[in-house]
Amino acid sequence: MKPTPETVRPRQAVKAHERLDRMYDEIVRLDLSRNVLELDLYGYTIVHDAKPLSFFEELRATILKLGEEDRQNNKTIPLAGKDGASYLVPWLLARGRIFEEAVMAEKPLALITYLMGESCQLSSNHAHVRVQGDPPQGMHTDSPLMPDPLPDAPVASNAMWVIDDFSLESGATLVVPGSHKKRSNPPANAMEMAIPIEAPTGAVIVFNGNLWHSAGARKLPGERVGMTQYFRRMYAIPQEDLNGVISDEVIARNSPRFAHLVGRDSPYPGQDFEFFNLEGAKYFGPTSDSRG
Ligand SMILES: O=C(O)CCC(=O)C(=O)O
Ligand SMILES: [Fe+2]
Repeated sequence: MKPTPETVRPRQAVKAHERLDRMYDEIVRLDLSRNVLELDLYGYTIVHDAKPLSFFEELRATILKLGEEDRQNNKTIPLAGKDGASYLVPWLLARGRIFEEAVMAEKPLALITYLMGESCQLSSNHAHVRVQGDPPQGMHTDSPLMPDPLPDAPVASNAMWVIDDFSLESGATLVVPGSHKKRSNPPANAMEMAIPIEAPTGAVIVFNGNLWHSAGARKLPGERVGMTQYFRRMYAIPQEDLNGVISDEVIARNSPRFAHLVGRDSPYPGQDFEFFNLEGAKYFGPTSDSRG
């Protein structure tokens, strides 16, 4: 509605409206309206052209090299207990330029922004390498430490990069479609309701953090490499202090959105006995707006 001379819209309302317009323009520009519908109905969607296949091949080689480096340093993080051979490769955003490029990939980031707002930040960037013989992960949401009912506006959401084909046999992520609307942690029998997300190498799955999901058991030789970019609201503490380890040089070679994603301009925690970082005050309005 066009404001009349008598009505002056409050600044916060105008800003919120502008955020919606920016989100809308990005979704339309990137041809993602179908993905948005899938996110609303099913709680997840698959993007097939976020980056060329060669980019995924380079991601795979880099991740496996870093995993090997962790092994040499006795720092491997097992994903299935001490007897399992599946493992996590953590802190990726701080371990190679390719991960910086991946996190800024336009299509997944626009969909995450749709779910989480422009103010969202990264919690962690992990590779999940799963091998034959390990049990599936337990069903969960990605809203850690949250009791029911989960908030309608998700606390966290994920972009899962499909670096090796995802199928039931290969150990795809398992999901219960539509479960994001339950706004609860999964019941004990959630696994019985789950289906694998079938997706070829080169896909990126974006999913609402309230969706019930888990990593499936791999039944084939070789590895299943998947990479999560795990996003959080500004009020949730990150899994990795990426801001603490990412250098100013890395910040300088990326866009302002990157700096925000890693938490460079967060209002809290206050530093050096200051109340809070004033730079981050611009996010107080956006973070309280469930529309993003
Ligand atoms: O590896 C997967 O397929 C899913 C991993 C996951 O959901 C998690 O670690 O929170
Ligand atoms: Fe998860």
